[in-house]
Amino acid sequence: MMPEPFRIKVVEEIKLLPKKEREKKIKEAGYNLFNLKAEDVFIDLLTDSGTSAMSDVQLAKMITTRQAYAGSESFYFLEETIKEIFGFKYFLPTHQGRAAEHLLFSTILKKGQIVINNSHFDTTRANVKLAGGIPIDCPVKDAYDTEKDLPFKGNMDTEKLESIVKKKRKKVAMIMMTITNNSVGGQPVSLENIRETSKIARKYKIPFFIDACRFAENAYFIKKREKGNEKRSIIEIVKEIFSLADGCTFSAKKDALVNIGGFVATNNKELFEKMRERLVVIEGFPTYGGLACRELSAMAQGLKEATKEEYLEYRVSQVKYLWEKLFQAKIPTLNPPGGHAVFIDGKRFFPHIPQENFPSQTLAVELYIEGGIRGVEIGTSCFGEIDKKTGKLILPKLDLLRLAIPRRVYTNSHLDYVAQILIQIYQKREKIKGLKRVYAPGLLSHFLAKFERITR
Ligand code: P70
Repeated sequence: MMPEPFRIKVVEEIKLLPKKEREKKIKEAGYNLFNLKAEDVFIDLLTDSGTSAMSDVQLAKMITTRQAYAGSESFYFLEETIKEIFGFKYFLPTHQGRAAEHLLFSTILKKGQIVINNSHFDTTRANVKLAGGIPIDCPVKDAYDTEKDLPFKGNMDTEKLESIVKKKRKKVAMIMMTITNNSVGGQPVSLENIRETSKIARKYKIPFFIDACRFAENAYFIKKREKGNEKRSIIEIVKEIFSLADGCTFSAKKDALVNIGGFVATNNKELFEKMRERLVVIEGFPTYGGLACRELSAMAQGLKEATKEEYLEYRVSQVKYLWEKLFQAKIPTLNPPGGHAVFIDGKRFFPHIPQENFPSQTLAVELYIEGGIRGVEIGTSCFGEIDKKTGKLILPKLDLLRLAIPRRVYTNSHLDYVAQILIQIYQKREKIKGLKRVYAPGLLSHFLAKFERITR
């Protein structure tokens, strides 16, 4: 296995509260792990977003760049890096990914228009809706089979895509591809599938955008798993991916190794100018977007580091390391491991807990009580929508617990501990009961939801 291609220069203390305390804290949090104080968490696998450890070079560049309202060199450094890596002509920095999504959808979408995505992630879906659009997911069928081990389970079902486009041609405003596909387990999309999707978009003259959050991890999987790409460099693969699209939205909090930031990029000048007008109103002047200039420098440098093959090899193999331990212990993992996280199938972990009682959220709660570990539910709480007519919860196909691994933050012995705690819970799984949701707001309800434990 690839050892970490870095040494540790600064450390942060973490503490494990006594179990009694943890039980109290999670109850006070309404059994929603978003409501916990970070200091009360021992190992935080809530997200890989904005939680990366930055390098000495990133920090140095943050200090040396000029802080200016207009024209700081950090902007030009980022502009050059985006051209070098993604190849887009125009870009606008934003404070994070969802602001880029908001700019794009609120500019392009008209009420009642459709966006088709291999799978919208939570904020993307919410932003399509906020702009009056209708999000449609179009993943391959195998994506819903958590046991099947296939190389590109993140793919778009291109046959289905084309049939929707044919039927609803006038209503489809955009085709999008999320790489890697977070909603179905951080699974990669093949280059062939991106080419095919782009071909359909071009044939029907529909704008094609990429949700690029984890583009570098996706490119690494293409290099390793897709024939004909073994000898290509990561940058070469990345360049080809984005040459197939009209633009992208990006949360730099993932594959740019920074704590905040994002951008929207495109080759379409007219669209760029319209979005720029909005940017000035909602985020800030175009040479800083919603960020301090130092964040732009860190982002540019982070993009360079995250596209290095040695880094990606370490990154992907660390995720696999945790997955393997769980898989060997017969814990029902989603297979194969994704690029940024290990996912556990809550429905198979707790077959006795009905999906209405949130099996993966239950596991998230147990994991905190048992080991001070914080994961996140990507399932019924995150994606289950309320039927407007019946008021009933519509159950999504997948109910997963995600253990997202922050980049360059934890060592493998932290992950050994996580595996050990999960195995302990698995051994007593039959005794564990589910949860009842007692509060859920409309959009993005999982962030604010509250639950109670079922005791009988
Ligand atoms: C995550 C976070 C963010 C995200 C994404 C994709 C494919 C856009 C965005 C928005 C969100 C999250 C989920 C659970 C717990 C904490 C945070 N994903 N597209 O961890 O980007 O956050 O910068 O606005 O995954 O997956 P941004």
